[in-house]
Amino acid sequence: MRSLIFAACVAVPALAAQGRPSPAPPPLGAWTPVPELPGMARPVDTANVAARRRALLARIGRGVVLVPAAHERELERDYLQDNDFRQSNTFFYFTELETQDAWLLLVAGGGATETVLFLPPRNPFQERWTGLRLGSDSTAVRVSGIARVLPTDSLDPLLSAALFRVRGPLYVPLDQTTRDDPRLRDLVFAGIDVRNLRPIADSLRLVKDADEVARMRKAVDISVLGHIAAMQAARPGMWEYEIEAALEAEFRRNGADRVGYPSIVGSGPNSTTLHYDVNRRQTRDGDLVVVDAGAEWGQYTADVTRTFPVNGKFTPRQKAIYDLVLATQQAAFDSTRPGTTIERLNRIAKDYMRAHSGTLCGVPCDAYFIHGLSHGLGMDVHDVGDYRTPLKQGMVITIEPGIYLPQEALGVRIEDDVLVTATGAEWLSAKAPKTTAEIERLMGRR
Ligand SMILES: [Mn+2]
Repeated sequence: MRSLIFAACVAVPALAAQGRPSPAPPPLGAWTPVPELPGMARPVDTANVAARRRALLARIGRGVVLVPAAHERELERDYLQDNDFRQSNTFFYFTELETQDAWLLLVAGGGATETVLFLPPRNPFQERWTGLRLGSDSTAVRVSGIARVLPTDSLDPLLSAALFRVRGPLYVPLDQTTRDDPRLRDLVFAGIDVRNLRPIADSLRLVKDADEVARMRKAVDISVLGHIAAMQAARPGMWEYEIEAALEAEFRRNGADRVGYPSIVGSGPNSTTLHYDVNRRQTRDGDLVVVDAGAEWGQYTADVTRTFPVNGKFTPRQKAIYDLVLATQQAAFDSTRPGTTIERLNRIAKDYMRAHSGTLCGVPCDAYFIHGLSHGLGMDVHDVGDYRTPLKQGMVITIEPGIYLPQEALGVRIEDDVLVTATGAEWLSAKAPKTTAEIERLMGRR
């Protein structure tokens, strides 16, 4: 009975999140590796992933869900410089397992709900190369919190039986990461009523639960340390990649799994190129440097941008532009609350900048604010959701106004990650120095 009530509560995560204070996030470093998991992965928050699966089944009502884990990338065949395994986000969301080539089967309707995890057989010879893998045994049951774990070769008969019993559609994630999967392709062409799981799974991902918020706080905290390290390292004459190295060394030193996206370190003219990530220019005295970089931790990424003078001191002109961008960001933040949309915040920011431009840019400065203000953040740096989705408590978005003046080789972007709260929003990345005074103070101490 208790579990029935719980399932009903989590069916609408947004409702469940309302009015209930989320538990305090675990302190930094509270996650310890699980030796039995491949890659010495971190423990699964079994209660939260089970709640996510129940929410999914409640949404589907009747049907079968099949979610594949990511494949191992092949160094020999794929010619990738970075051969790091990264789990598929959909599979991770419902399991938090960083294990290769697994499948998750969920069955709703036709009697009881069912959850089965399928794992490839272990191969001791291969494990000499890959390290330990999770196999279909009691270890997998314990770390996953899923009571039924079977080898992958029993997937086909169980899937057929489930489809026959439930007489509902089959939901699989259909996207670029799965479209070449032969097993999914066969299902699509087998005459089964196959539907895309992604829209439903993505809508569940919009509102972050306590475990997700804790992961994001950790990714953001690490990113803040990286940005501080970049400011401390910067000197005129330094190459952009040297600043990048200081930044990413600090990410890794603090346990980041990888970067959430290629780090942008754009100095002088490159500060006006939005997604410049070549990072090969030598900085010059008087340059501004735009650093847009986020660490990924536990599958979740931050997305933080700071702009600073490479010599540690803003010119009056740089400061004037900077302060307008900063005030614009604050205006957007002040309007961030449940019920509004990113589209509306974007309008508020651009109107604010236009109204406060004076003669700073010749024409109103919003003409040089050439990108959107905000996007969702989570496992993807541009996470699920669109600009018209009403914000809800528990969503995490960026707020990132900018002004880019190529004719002056002067670009400024300030980007922070914010958590939507019951009544407004909370800055997550506030610990990275942001006012010109804070930045000059930090850089003056070098
Ligand atoms: Mn961003």
